[in-house]
Amino acid sequence: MKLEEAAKYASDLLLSLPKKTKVRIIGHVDADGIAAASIVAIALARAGYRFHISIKKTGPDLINEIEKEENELIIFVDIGSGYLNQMEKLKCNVIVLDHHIDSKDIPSNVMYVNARLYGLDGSREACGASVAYAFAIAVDEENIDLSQLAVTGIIGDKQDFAGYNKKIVEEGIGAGFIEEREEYLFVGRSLKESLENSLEPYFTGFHNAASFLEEIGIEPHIKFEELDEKKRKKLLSALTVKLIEQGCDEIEWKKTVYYGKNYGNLFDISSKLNACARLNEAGIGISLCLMDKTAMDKAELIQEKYRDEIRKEMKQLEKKEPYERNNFIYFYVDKPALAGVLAGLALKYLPQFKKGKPVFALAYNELIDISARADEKMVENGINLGLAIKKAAEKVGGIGGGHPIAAGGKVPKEKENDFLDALDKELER
Ligand SMILES: [Mn+2]
Repeated sequence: MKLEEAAKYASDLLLSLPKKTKVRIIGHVDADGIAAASIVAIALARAGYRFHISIKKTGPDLINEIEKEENELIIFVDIGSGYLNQMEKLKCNVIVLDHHIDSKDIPSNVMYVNARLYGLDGSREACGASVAYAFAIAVDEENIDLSQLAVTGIIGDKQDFAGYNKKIVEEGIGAGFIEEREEYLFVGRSLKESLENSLEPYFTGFHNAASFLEEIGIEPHIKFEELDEKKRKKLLSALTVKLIEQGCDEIEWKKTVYYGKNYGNLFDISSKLNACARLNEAGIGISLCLMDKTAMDKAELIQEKYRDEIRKEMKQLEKKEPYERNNFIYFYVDKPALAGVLAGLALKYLPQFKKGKPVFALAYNELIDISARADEKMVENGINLGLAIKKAAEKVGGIGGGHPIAAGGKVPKEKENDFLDALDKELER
């Protein structure tokens, strides 16, 4: 069976309910989860149903919290695969639209639609929003405009435009809802500002980028677009040298950007949803997807706050030497919500983290929160962070999992050293 067919069964289940039925939607707290939940909500509303969305973290009490409610249909989206065996308790029909590692035992009240069951790579070719989009199209094929939100989710989960994802973006472009443009990375009111604020790429030592620009004869307060060809080349080659010195070998100054007819730059929307998710403002992210007029400004402020926090932490991290084991590098962060992004940026842009080993960020919460990032080369060489964290964490009474390239977990504080030892063994090849 193909994903689209499975989605059709799920939509048949929905459409068998009388109109105005209130459907419970549970989404995962990240950009993909917010986009995915919004896609489902919009499709429902258009088909005449009411909905109630909650965006949730994965945690041991997820099902217990929902169990207390009275629902006729619950749709889990971008979340749920880890809870299938508990869903019998929910005493109503359940649809799970997901792309995370699937489980085999599916209770009879659950219709389980996971991209991985239909020949798709759930880390690259279909995310939560992609599966939600398949569902929305099954409900009504006019829902192609929701490809904009699906692409936002695909970007959020850092997936490729391959497999089903490719189909979505092509459909969106074909129907005139999405436009593809090649753009330079430099955004902002001035070059100085865009270099100082940039996170991808992140430039070390650019607390004040003015002197760097002046040294190469470029006026710091003009915009990138205002540079003539010669100065543009000069700037790009100076920045390339700078990034090479930082140990970064993948340098691209232009990228393919997708624009949505209703949403604008979808990379930017994805970054806003991500910031909303990280700063506990998922509701604003949902409002943004539902095109509430005030949500864009609110999301912009949240995005700025989030990016400021990351920059502040990166400035600190620039000055630190990480801890090193045989098979990985690690460091400590104060803010658990930033652990993943900081691990990723450190791995890519900070010279002292470039040792060809995956990077782990540890944050003390009630437990120790762990986030890890690898690069594609490491994954090609056989590193699987999701598996390594899962095994090492379970050995010390914690939990963990995720993708080969990005993963996370939680372990008891008193087991920190045992966990690090176990992890070192798991990553041994
Ligand atoms: Mn996802």
